[in-house]
Amino acid sequence: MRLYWIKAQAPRRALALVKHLGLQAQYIEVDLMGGGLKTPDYAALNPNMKAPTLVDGDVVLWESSAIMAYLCIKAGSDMWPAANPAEQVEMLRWLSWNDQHWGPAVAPFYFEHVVKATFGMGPPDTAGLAPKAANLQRFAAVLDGHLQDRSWAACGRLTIADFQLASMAAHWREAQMPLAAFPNIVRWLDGLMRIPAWADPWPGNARAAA
Ligand SMILES: N[C@@H](CCC(=O)N[C@@H](CS)C(=O)NCC(=O)O)C(=O)O
Repeated sequence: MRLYWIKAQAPRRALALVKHLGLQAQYIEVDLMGGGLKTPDYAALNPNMKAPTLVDGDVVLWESSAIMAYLCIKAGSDMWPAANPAEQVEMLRWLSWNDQHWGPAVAPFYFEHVVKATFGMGPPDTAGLAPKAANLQRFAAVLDGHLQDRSWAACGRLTIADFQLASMAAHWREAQMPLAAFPNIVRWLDGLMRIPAWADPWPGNARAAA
């Protein structure tokens, strides 16, 4: 199994899960700033020219949520509810909500403070973030209310929905996301950080030409 990654939030989910489930994989770090995602070889695997991409025999998979579900099925983990349709519906709700609402709300903060610093893309445009706070708080209120009497986002246990929802918000303090007023989100994010593979998902350096 090969997992192509860059040091960013979508690959972070898949990397953390491989580690958490104790699966074996070859980690291939793609040289983002050197154009590694745009090479013909990589584009043949992932025509979006984004990371992550998983290759397992004949299976070539992109989209981190799909990759995570695949990894759980391979490992026999209930972090994806392979045998329970009602739980699958619940998972789809949160995966979709993340991709349509929560992700876009937290992404500007993550990009300005984390992505730019990681890849040497210049200083954050903090003034440009100010008008984005209201949208983040709107959706944070939804997640905070949901987490009021829950430890995890879905199915009453740790699932890939938590990894999907938390991959950018995990950096909320350094990214200056206005989340301090949402105690259930803070508790949930701090709880995730006690999972070793989540706290440190990054493999040792294995840069490839792809
Ligand atoms: N929805 C995709 C998102 C993939 C994505 O946008 N990956 C980013 C890193 S988080 C990327 O490759 N960015 C580099 C680029 O767009 O050039 C997933 O969950 O896998």
